[in-house]
Amino acid sequence: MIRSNAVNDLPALKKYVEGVQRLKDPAQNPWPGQANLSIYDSFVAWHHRAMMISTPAGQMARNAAHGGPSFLPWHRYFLVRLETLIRKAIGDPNFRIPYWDWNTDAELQDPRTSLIWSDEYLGQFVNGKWRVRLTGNGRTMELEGVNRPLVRYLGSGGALPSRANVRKVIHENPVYDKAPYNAAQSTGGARNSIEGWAGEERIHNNVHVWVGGDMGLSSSPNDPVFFLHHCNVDRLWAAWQAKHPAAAYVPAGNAPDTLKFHRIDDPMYSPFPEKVTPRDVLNYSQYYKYDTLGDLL
Ligand SMILES: [Cu+2]
Repeated sequence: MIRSNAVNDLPALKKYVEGVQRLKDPAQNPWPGQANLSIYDSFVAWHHRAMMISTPAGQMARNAAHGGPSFLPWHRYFLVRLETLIRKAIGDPNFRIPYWDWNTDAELQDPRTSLIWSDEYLGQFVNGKWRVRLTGNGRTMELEGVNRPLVRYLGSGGALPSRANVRKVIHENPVYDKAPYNAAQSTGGARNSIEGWAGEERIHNNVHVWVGGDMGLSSSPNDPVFFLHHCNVDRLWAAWQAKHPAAAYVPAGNAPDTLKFHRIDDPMYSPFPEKVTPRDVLNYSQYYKYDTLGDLL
């Protein structure tokens, strides 16, 4: 089943919008044991909590899902879980999350005019009907209960990465990640460059900044564009895997404990009893394929 470019597959984008709205409704899809919260809200909490687990403790540069090697596999797993729930919610076993190709929007004179932001699609989420119920607070590391509209400041900071730069990052990084496996600018490696700590265009991070508002918080999955953005980030990883088929995921299982949650056979941080490791998701074609990787190779 195919993950397609959202603006070239508007029926898939419409299904995505319908799916997240259903998952967000506590009456249709309650978060068990959490009054007035929904399954969708549980993804916000999952992401926030992952960000608050420093690995190792006592520093902020690497957490259970960011600033380290499992950034890509953790978000791959996160999307697959949501995708599975959307399929059930809308009764379509073939549904796959579409991706937001921000490389194409970067070429528009004003990327805010992209169809993706029209009221029919992602624009509608800032009209006030979609309520933000949990937000991350970086200072207290706690989730805060709130009840407010979603906030975006499209284009007021950051920039959408160019396709030329993304291709360069994919071509010029034959190694998945490099010691000390963190968010240092000087280290490089494919994961660090795609995540956006190294390199000139700060790829993934810069898109969060460009959207702004809720996308800038540890509770960033509150904005449904989070999943479309991360679908494209995952597509970049898929393109990198296609370009460097012999390159291994690192670090290996015998790396030190300070790399917990990031070694190839470590269960990734999740609220579920099932144990899913980076190794388990390297072969993504068990879940989906992309309509194309050709623009990135
Ligand atoms: Cu994240």
